Amino acid sequence: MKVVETIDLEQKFQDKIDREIKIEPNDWMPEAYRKTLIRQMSQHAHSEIVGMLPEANWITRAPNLRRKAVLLAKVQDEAGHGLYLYSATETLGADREDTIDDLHSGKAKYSSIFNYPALSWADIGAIGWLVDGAAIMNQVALCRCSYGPYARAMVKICKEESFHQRQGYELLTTLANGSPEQKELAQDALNRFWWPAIMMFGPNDDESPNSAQSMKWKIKRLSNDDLRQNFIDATVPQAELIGLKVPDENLKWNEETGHYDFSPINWDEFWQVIGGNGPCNKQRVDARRKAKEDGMWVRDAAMAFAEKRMKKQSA
Ligand code: BYC
Repeated sequence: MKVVETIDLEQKFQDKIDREIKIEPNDWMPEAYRKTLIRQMSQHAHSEIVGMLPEANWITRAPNLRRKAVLLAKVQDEAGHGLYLYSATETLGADREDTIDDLHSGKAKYSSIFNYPALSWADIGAIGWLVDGAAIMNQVALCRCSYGPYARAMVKICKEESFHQRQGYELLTTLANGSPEQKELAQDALNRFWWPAIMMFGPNDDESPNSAQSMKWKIKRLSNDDLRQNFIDATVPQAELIGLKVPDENLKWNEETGHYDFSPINWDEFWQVIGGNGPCNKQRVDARRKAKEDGMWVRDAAMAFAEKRMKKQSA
């Protein structure tokens, strides 16, 4: 294609975005826009699927039938979110198997938070309250993403995530109002999950290589730091309400800014975790690889059946 033509197409594309018209799969789009979306959406899908692992580990140990049924439903919802997101990524021409292979080879990332272990039942509450809470804060903004299939997938996902967040908070509220040992479990879960949840929003804006372009394309509507601040402002009062202490000595309401001030984030830990050196990285990727290998016979059988059917139809 001629350079002049491409510039013209790019201008029309940006103009559509500026006028809040959604970009749909068959519309012209710059290659870099397509690549950015494939990167972000496939990583988002991987996060949903890997995110099932720490919670699934507690299904058999849930303390009663109600908690077990709720947790089972939540973990199933996460699988559904992964599937919508893989399908939405395919609308950009990505091959699903390739994106999954990228997860298994370590080429593609998934959310840093899932490289931390769920050590106690209270962690299931902390995951729902903090992890799903942080996820919603980010995903509500993604409902207005410029790419239609991603934005629409987010609407349903956000509805389910909001139920997840509330079940987590309700679980921790019950523990925080229980025996001293139960309250201690709840506080310990908050202590371990607070900072990793804060890191979920990604690096500070001035250290985020993808943000400026993604904001211009309206893939991202709010910056990493703005979303993080909104999350802290919304979550601190929730902790206070149930008598838990956020593990940050410098956390303080600032009358002037109308926001909480908080301690510097340990970015070294964040980069280590997303670089593959978190407490559970190896375990998580191994579990996903094993799931693929163990399920191979089902895929093979489905493919053989489909081929046989096609042959029969064309005969
Ligand atoms: N973890 O330039 P930046 C859930 C990477 S799961 C790992 O700011 P961007 C749930 C980033 O990818 C919710 N990596 O990037 C499921 C980039 O590396 P690459 C998951 C991170 O894309 C089960 C580099 O750091 N949500 O709901 O503009 C149970 C520089 O960052 C992280 C999503 O995936 C991280 N935390 O912004 C419970 C939302 N942060 O790719 C709950 C969709 C940054 O260049 N994703 N990196 O190699 C997004 O909104 C954006 O991709 C991010 C990062 C805000 C995460």
